[in-house]
Amino acid sequence: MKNLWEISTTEFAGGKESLMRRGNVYQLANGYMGYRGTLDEFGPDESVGITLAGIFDRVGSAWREPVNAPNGGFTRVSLDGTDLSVLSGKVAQHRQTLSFSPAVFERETVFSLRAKTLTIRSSRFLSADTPNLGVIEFSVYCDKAANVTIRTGIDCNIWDLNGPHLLQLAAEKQGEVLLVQGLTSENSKRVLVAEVIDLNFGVEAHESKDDRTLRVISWRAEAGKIYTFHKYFAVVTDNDLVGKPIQSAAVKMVLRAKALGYAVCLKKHRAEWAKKWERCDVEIEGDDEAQLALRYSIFQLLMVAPVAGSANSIPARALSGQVYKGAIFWDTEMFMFPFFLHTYPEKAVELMRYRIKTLDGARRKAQTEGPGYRGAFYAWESQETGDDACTYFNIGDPFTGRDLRTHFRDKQVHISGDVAIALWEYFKLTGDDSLLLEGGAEVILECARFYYSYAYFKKEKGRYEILDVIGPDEYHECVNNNAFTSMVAKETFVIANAAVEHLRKKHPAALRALVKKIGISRELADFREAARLLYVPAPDPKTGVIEQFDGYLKLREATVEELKAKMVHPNEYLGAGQGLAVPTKVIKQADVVMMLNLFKTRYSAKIKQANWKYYEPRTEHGSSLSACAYALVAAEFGDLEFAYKYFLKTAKIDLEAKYKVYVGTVFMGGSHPAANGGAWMTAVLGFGGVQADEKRVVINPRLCAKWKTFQFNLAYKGDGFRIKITENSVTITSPTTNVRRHKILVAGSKTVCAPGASVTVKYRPTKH
Ligand code: IFM
Repeated sequence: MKNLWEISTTEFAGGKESLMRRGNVYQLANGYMGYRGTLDEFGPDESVGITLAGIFDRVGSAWREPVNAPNGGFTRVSLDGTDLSVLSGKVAQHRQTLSFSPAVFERETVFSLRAKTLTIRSSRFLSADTPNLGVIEFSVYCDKAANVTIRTGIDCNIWDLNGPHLLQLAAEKQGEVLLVQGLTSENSKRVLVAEVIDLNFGVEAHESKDDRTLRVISWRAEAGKIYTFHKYFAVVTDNDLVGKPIQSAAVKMVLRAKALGYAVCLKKHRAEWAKKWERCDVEIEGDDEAQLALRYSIFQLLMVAPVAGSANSIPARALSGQVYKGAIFWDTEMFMFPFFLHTYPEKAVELMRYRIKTLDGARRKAQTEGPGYRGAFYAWESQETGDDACTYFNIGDPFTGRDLRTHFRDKQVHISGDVAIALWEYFKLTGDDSLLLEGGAEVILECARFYYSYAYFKKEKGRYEILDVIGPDEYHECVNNNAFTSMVAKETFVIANAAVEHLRKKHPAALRALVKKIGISRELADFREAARLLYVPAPDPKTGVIEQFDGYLKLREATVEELKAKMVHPNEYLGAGQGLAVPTKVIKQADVVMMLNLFKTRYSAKIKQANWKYYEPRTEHGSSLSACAYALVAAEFGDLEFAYKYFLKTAKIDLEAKYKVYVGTVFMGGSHPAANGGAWMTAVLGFGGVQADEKRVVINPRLCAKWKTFQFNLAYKGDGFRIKITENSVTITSPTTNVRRHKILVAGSKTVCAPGASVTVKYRPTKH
């Protein structure tokens, strides 16, 4: 039977492209850092990367990006004087596995050389218990006696896209601990790696060569004997709250891990992962392919969820490298956040704290992006300060090598509303208003203030309009009345008003303090008016189609295939002024359909279907965010076959590695956490039909034919449920630890679920 808790391969890929993809698929992360799925002996040419969350650097005028740490996991073995690597061609067998529970990467490679074999087995994890820590078990075994040398330590040859970021890299040995430290070039932040091993064979010497600080262990290996040592490395930076000086903290951390030993470190790591899975796993009986892909997606999200107290968020390419500047996009709020909100609200809080932390950056952006903008205009590509890392010329033209003007930074204004919506969803579904008091309400009001300054009041029509924007479809820039953007802006006003009302009732002193702090009182009436009078394109009364923006329907008809056939360069960008899609109706990704999903209770199934049918054939799905939006809406109006196809496409995006690696000249390879979130949403919110608001949870199952049972957990208002759906029943189990009775509407039947109770409701399955 297939193990649905791991992925593995026996291929040992060579070539830049496959090493890159393999590194993404097999990566490990623990919220603090990511470690690409590369092998022990690899270096920068094979894209080894230990990418750190929340610490960024800029070299000269190149893109600012996250910092990669020196590789404390490096180990290379030689057999009778020959260095071994899977890329050296002496490989008899290879297998590598990524286990989801707990998050452990293992490899076993048998090298065959001059009638001898040497087997390397290694197993590594990034501790879920101590986020700065990585732990590796490394074993060597020879079938015949041989001279073996292991070089293990810290490799300071760092793979950077726009580096080098660490200056004055210096190595030293403190007792048994190897240490490397460097300073980021922009802000002189220290990044430090400490490493220690336990060893009970061979003789250890020290070598500093080729930018590596290494232990050299040489010995005569006996035939058939397994030689094992353990390696503990810690990465610490000036950003960390680890106690000062950070050097001692790092040394202590690795020595403590060594004293505990590999088995204990693994046990603690395993225990943390067991808790994560207990809360977040989704079980699908009857469809192994979907089960594995969905679990892999959930695993990716859990691995990159920010460390408690860090107020970090999740970049668009997670911690799989420096791609996309390690920046946080709307991907987080719109695609990843729902998973955390419904299963692991503590992590949802962290994501929102990041937006609170970066509010000043959003304020700065509003002021500088002008004219006359006020409030919070969140960065399209946000790093640690909230200032925008997105450039005005953000895509390289493969023909000329010049950068193309794009308006992602200055016109993709829906970002602020995406943040406000997520904050409000958190409050609605958890009932916890502490985040609002911690700064969330301030964020919401500042976002509303931004939209008010951005909106244009059209006197002759008696309405506000949001003009000159880019919606999610980035191929059509600077358009007026983009339905998605206008709806999000309108909702921001609604939320701002509701937040004020909530504070007025429950926390009047906090409201007074906030009004005073940001000097907003007069504008509150404007927000109420804007919530009423902001124009959002409505469905056409005859066709039901919502025009994506003013004039969209008059654009030239074209098919995606037709445009692709016209492409002269494989990486040619279809938007940005001259792009092939610009004069046509071809869109990059779900836009109107994204809106129909986000505001699903406000549109009928008929409208959803009409728009889906209109826009889907015109959508390139050039972004990994697109397929899940179409899948979710298709599930709602009952096209389960299509929904399933796009669900799988989303859930398997990294596993199958079918995505664009270049857009224009910009390298985009990396993992796709938004698609991972989209896969979870399609499964639970789409097929499970879960829809929760502040009043109740609704479950309208629309199970795929293959799925015999479908089980998942839901967090709601501080409590949690286990939901089991079969083709004709829904069972809700409320643990005894729940505090309240909850109203749940299952396929139209009102159900009340009390703590400790289990309720089963029958329903009639959707025909498909
Ligand atoms: O945020 C997305 C955007 O919608 C499309 N291009 C890629 C970005 C990062 O994933």
